[in-house]
Amino acid sequence: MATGRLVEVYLDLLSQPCRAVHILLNATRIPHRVRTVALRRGEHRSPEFMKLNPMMKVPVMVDDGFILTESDAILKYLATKYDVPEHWYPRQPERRARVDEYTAWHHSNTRPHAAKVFRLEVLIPTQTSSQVDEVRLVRALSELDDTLDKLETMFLRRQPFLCGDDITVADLLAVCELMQPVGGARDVLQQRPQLQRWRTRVQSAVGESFDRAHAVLFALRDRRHARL
Ligand SMILES: N[C@@H](CCC(=O)N[C@@H](CS)C(=O)NCC(=O)O)C(=O)O
Repeated sequence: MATGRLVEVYLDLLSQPCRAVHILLNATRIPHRVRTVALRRGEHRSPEFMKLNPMMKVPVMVDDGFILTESDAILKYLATKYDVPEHWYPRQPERRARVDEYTAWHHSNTRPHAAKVFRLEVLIPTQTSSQVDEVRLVRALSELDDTLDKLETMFLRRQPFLCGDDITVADLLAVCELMQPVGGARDVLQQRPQLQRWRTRVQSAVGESFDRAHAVLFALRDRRHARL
């Protein structure tokens, strides 16, 4: 167990990778302090934040002076450094490699495809006061569908979690990404019972930290429901 100062994390909970980090910290009770960086107010472009991450992205972690960016690296660092149950990021080489296999794939599949749906349905119309581009949205949903197929047939084939019998950091990255379109009142798993069961297993495994991380997104969804 590490000693010294609390782990500090710079997060905006509307950001999918930030929520994954937030859930891991809370579900495993790693002592930490959250520093909110409001993206909508451009706080990630402030000179102070740019000293931590010149790439101007959240999440960022600072652990006793050690600054780390990239959710994937942060999750694995926390699970390795702190005394958390081993299943989060297994030490056994083959099991660990399964987690690394998913997380490598995630950043060019689940993440861009789910994020694009949210961008087209929520971010762009809000920022530009324009209508949703339906043609692009249909295309984005179809790309996401291919990714959902692969999650079901490759990663969840005959196992309850993406990388085996227990939850890992890979499940956190994936579930937070697939929840993002909920902010636009769209559940992309609605027609996907296998993935819905997986999401329920993830929620049960992390307990109330799931809803805590998603409270801001749920509030956004509720505001949209009220307008529809
Ligand atoms: N690969 C990075 C992605 C981080 C990222 O894209 N963060 C977004 C929020 S989801 C951000 O900070 N965007 C601010 C911007 O690009 O201006 C990770 O997984 O940590």
